[in-house]
Amino acid sequence: MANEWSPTQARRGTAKHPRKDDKVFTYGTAGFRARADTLDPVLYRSGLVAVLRSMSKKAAVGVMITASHNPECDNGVKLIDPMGEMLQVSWEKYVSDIVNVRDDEISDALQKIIDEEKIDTSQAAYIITGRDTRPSSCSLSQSLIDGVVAMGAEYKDYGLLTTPQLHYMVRCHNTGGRYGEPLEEGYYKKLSKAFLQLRQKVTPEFQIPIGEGGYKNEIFLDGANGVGALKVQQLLKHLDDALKITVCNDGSQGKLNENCGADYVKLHQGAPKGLIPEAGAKCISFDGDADRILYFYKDGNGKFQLLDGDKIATLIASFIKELVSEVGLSLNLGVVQTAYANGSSTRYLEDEMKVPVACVPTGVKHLHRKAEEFDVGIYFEANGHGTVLFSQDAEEKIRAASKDGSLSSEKRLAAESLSSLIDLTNQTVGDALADMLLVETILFARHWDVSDWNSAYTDLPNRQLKVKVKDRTIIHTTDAERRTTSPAGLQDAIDELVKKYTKARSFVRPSGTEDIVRVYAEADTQENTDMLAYEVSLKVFQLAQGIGDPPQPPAGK
Ligand code: NG1
Ligand code: ZN
Repeated sequence: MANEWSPTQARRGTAKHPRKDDKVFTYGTAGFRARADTLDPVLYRSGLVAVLRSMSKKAAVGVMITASHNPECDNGVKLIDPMGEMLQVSWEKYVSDIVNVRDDEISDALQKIIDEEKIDTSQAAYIITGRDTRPSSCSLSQSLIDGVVAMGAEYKDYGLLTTPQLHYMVRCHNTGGRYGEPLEEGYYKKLSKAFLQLRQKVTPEFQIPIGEGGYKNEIFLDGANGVGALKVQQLLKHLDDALKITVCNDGSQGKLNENCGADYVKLHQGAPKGLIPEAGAKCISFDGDADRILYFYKDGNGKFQLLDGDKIATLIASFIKELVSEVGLSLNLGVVQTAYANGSSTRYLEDEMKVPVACVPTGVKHLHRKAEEFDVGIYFEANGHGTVLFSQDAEEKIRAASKDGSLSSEKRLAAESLSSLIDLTNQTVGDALADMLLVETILFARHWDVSDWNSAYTDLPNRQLKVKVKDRTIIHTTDAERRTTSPAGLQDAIDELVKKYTKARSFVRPSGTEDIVRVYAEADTQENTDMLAYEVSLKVFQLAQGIGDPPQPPAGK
């Protein structure tokens, strides 16, 4: 039994972790993110709130220390709810409140949450924590633990983990092992077992049309110099040589995310430093905490080709759709995207594949929640973060069909494949390792090379830019962030600019993880896209009080 929390002890802890200035922290798209040297009090206080959350849910709660794709000098923290999902939105305000009050107000602020949520503080609490490879993560982890201990709670520190691994651990802890063993080895065992089983069931002889290119099991990985580079090597030990992975940017030299990693590859639309692909070689890129994955290759003309989250979502959706119809199950399957999804992918899904597509605001929590509305919900952000969710009903039907002796052997095999596929997907959050195994299985089943996969549809040229403004919170958006409602005149200006181009689309929104406004544009040619992105950036700079140098036109313009 844990000790009951003591306001004096929580307050006393602030002496060791004082707030240094009046900087206001906001719990954004992925928790708190800021320069690591400002975060000590934020971690301490996140520990305090995590304990209250655990008491209120009467279950273990996770806390991950990472700033994902941000530069190495940044860090961050996010709370994970008992089933491994993102923190319930109504609690984001509590964490922000606790993090932003003065040191001497801490006890009262905690008591306020206890009263509002009617929390029984004699309830035992348990916190599960992990961290990425940033140099600052170790000491921030200690700040967090100090907060947890000050509240009289118990904890388990897993040390280095990918973000999705920690989400997995939290779910395992709270489901009595039904989801998997709450151990790093347990995670590898679960994924590798499902992967090897599924692979056996979908050997090309049985499955779907055979493509021209031929599957290759060789992969070149850009590990972003992060935790994914370490963990993939652990995973490989369990895969019976089914995949050959050469790890580049493994953290032995370069800095985390510096000129590498999935965010860099997506934004620059080019290969990362440290991985120069040979023509046709299959390459992948993880982000700093391995919850994103992108595929890329250099084609025969030397052109860089990116297979982003949208391409991964369409590949997975088509595969699952085929298996579901093979079994003869009636399941409502849909794909969830954000405004950043390439227009071609949305058209392909809706018009060619006849799969319903939902668009939600940026941030995993929005995608995840929407995907739960489908029997099989596939969600992916264009940047490579995504997974597949199966409703309980869908899972039960699939498991039952896989054991139904009255079904033909083809149908049963398809159901068994779906059953293994459920075990292969991380049902808590996007997971670069699990997604890689699933994509590789599908390419293997179809006997596809990356170029076969890429030929499904052609992305519209697109560009993302960042604009620095005095206060990014003055930008308000609506319609799943596809339109702005303030500052006045900005949306009209964007509409006018978009009209000048063919197949054009553009929107702006404040980032939830960086102190910038993001601009997105797509159009018929790269030249037009770059011009549109520049023109919209300039409008943002002018109408939203840009700071520093104004955006510059694309080179040569
Ligand atoms: P912000 O900074 O709010 O755009 C970015 C990504 C999100 C999500 C979070 C969390 C883009 C355009 N945005 O959010 O999709 O992944 O980081 O890491 O890629
Ligand atoms: Zn990430």
